[in-house]
Amino acid sequence: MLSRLKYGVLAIGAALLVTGGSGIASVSAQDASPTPAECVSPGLPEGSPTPMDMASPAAEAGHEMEAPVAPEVPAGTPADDATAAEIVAFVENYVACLNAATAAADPSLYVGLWSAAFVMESTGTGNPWDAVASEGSGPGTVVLQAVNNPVVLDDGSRAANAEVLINDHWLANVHMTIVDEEGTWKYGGEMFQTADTSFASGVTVMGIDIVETTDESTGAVTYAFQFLGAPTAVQNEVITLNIANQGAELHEAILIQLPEDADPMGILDGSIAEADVTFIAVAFPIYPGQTYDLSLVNLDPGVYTLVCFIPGPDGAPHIVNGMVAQFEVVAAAA
Ligand SMILES: [Cu+2]
Repeated sequence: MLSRLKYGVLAIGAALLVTGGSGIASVSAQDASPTPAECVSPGLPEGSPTPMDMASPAAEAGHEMEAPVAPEVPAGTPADDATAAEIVAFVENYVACLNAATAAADPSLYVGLWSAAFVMESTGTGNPWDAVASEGSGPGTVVLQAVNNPVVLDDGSRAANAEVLINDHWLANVHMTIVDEEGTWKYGGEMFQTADTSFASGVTVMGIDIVETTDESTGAVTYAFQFLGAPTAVQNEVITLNIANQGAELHEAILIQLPEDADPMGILDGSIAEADVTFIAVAFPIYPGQTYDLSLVNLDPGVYTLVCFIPGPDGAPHIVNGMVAQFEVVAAAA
């Protein structure tokens, strides 16, 4: 689904989005269950990932040298009740397959629901087994909290916003497109929008700028996550990272926790084992000029690390050229 955290080199491919508005259909969090048994997936035919030397460079989004532009969110018209029910059922099944995939460490359960176009967009090769490989063991536990704004788009495809809680920390609002592929509804695309945090009585917003600096003499570009205030947040019901991409390149913000006092650069040199890195959430893609709200719940006191692995023009992941930062969540005063 939502993303592939693959780290070491690239990191993620993900997308989801936002809306709100005429939420005809809605399912409550209480009704939703991460029970894997409900997943109905066609699965995938036998296959294997594309060998590395044949993989398309297009699969690496950061390699786009022209300034990437955020896609428009299609508006559509509100779905009638019967169509809305079908949209909700699709989303519920998709989430069930995400959970089933995580439980079985088998992303083919939900990649099997992807349209051919979404497989191509996600992999650059069109080989669904490349998507399976990059998804790792699945997205983790996904709790569906609501399906909002079910619409029919001009071309007959459908869309809705799924409000989900991923791994107990990451509140995401995923705008999902559902397309008819030879008579079967398939997952056609996703864009992340701002999650609904209106349920919370306490929200802390941390402003973060992504900046790029070019050395006039060498042309080398360095990157930074710059906190607008102190890089400290008092524990709260919701902590939202309001991340503004002030640069010209595509970026991401992967939120992880590392072993205490570890130097984040140990991610690159192997001195921090992958098993010792806890993935929390990710903001991706963050387009130039875009501001992205990454909303988090249940953050315990501690140090959190933001990194970007998208490669720059020199081919090196941005973390190599400075794109790493840490902030601390501290306990509220008693
Ligand atoms: Cu970056």
